[in-house]
Amino acid sequence: LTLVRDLQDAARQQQLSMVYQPQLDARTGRLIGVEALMRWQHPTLGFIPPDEFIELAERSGNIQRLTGWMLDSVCAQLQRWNIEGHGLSAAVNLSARDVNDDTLPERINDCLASHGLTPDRLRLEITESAIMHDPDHASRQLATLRRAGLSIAVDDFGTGYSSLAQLKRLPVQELKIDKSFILKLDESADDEIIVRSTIELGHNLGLAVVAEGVETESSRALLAGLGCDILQGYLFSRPLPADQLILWAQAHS
Ligand code: G
Ligand code: G
Ligand code: G
Ligand code: MN
Ligand code: NA
Repeated sequence: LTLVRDLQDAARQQQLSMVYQPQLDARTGRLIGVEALMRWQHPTLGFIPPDEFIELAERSGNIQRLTGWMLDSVCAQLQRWNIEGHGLSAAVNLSARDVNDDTLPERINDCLASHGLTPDRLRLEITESAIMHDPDHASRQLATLRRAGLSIAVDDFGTGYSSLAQLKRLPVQELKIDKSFILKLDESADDEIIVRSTIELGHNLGLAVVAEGVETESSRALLAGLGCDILQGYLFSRPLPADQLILWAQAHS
């Protein structure tokens, strides 16, 4: 319970921060955007992983505020990068409750507008399980976000239970293959079969396919050969604070 109170104070106490991980064009190796990931440095407990505090925020009714802080923080960063001449786009993660929150599209629009950003600068990552929690509602919500000009990725794809029919109806532009299928791709024939057919599935539905958890050069080469569109992983970079991300981008351009 005190952890819930700590979380409520975390933003004000400046214990929250965002880190950014490069996403690269698989064909050219060029930086095409970043994924924004939240971090919480607790004053006595140290680093608390986002899986844990996001779930805590969802259960304790604090996710709307936390997501609001995250959106504002990422949009402020994109605006600063704009001013410095870096026209980057960022993927942000939304939780199941965010997806069910009917005020979300308006809050995202307001946040973009107040930072002078066009909607194509934000990409939304929503897990397969968050969508499948209430597929009909999620589908309407995603359609609203799509009409507002935001692009949407199905995150952790392959770990949930979406049917082909459900997937086909969703207004999404990207499939993001879960890292559990990518981490040992260069050793596992089973994973290679799964990844190969997921890339085919995505392309047959007109979607770009992203692989996260790319840690080795052999996995990178395999994914590029399979036609995967976008790559993300420790092979290229860990998630970095904003200033380091720019240094990384300058060293790799
Ligand atoms: O960053 P890793 O860096 O440990 O992230 C672990 C998990 O936490 C990922 O599944 C990621 O989607 C989730 N996560 C990270 N940042 C955020 C965030 O800002 N909002 C939500 N909802 N989830 C996040
Ligand atoms: O053409 P359209 O806007 O529907 O494509 C959406 C996204 O899906 C684009 O980013 C495009 O790169 C990707 N895409 C669709 N089909 C394919 C395909 O067959 N191969 C590759 N590499 N990308 C595809
Ligand atoms: O939202 P999502 O689950 O997609 O968040 C991405 C997660 O994957 C974050 O926790 C991020 O730190 C992690 N990640 C990114 N690249 C790699 C990688 O190459 N290997 C591993 N093990 N984790 C990664
Ligand atoms: Mn993600
Ligand atoms: Na993921």
